[in-house]
Amino acid sequence: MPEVKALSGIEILDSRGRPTVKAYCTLASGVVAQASVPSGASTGAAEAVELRDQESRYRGLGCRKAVANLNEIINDCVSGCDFPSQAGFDAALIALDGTQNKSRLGANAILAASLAFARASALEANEPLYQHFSRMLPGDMQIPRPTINLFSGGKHAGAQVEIQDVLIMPQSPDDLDSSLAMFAEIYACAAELCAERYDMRLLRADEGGLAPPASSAESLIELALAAIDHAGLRAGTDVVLAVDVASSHFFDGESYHLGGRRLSPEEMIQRLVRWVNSYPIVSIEDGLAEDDWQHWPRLRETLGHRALILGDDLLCTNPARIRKAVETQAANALLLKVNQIGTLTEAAEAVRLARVAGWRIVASARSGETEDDWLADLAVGWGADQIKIGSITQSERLSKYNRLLEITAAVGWPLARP
Ligand code: 2PG
Ligand code: MG
Repeated sequence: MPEVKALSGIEILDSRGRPTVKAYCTLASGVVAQASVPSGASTGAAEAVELRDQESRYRGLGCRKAVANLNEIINDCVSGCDFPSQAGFDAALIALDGTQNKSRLGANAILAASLAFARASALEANEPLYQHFSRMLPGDMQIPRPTINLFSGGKHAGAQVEIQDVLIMPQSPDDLDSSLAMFAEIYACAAELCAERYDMRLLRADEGGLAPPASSAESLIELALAAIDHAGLRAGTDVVLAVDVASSHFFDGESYHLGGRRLSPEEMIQRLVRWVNSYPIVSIEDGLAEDDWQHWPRLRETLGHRALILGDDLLCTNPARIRKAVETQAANALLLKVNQIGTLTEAAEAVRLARVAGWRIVASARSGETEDDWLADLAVGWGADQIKIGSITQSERLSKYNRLLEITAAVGWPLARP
């Protein structure tokens, strides 16, 4: 039964050079664990609130107030207390904050504490973190299949193309190692094509993907298919595509502004149908905007039998929004980002609801990441079907891929089914 001796925090920088929060949890047994939290750029409006200092330092993005909350208010509340479970620890933080969206203490402070406590508890129980996570949400564990960022647009790449990600999901391999090697070849071919066609130097977007100045979403997708072909692979068989349309960011409340045209929601759905008909796309994330609840059920009805209708901004890993989406049949897959909701316990409830509805689960990193690798353990422990980490470049992404390789080496499991 872990007794917390102290919780503390410091401000560190994420992969975009912006402040974020790192927490340390010391247990009475002497065990010390740490955890860092990520941060998004294309955030959903319903996400829990990251507390930022709003001062001139770091253009307002400083996290000193969140860190002070960890060192003072949160530490005062939890130190000296026994917490038999993660649920009890998280409930104490939620009550202490007292707001719907964690705006008093900050979801960044609260999640850092939640994660550091989980890691300390796993260490104390002398078990791997993925196993500890699995105890929190019992079910089959698995190594998630990676969907790997090849091209970026939208808010991750200066909006040179409206859609945010074109991702590759290796389909024929049944192990992680072959999947990564397959992707590495496609990435190298894509970089060569970018140099040839756009005279582009090897510059990378937030998540390590390439960001060619393609003239449209379609030409970006077609460039991905060309790279697959140049790598000697078959699109649709060896690898398939996923897209994060992130359409909340080009929706004005009435129309979707895509490729120089204004599309009604119905036309937007027809555009997505055309993509699925023309390209081997098996997953569409945020194909419609976060508050376009009215049209999501139509999207799922139209394409849900052929592709994942994956909710990111729509759901914000928020159990209440997931319940609504299940009831209205708005989606068939959950993008899991624990910092959208702010505690492990609430995120576990989000996954439980999605699973009961028969949805697929895609664990996801954020565009602003740290070198912390807990996401890999979380995805395995909670049995995620897929994981979206970014490209296989940059240490904040590779720490998670490398942790997945390490877990795979320890357990010897194949990848989750495509
Ligand atoms: C997304 C994520 C990760 P961000 O939209 O799915 O790619 O981006 O962290 O900026 O919200
Ligand atoms: Mg998204």
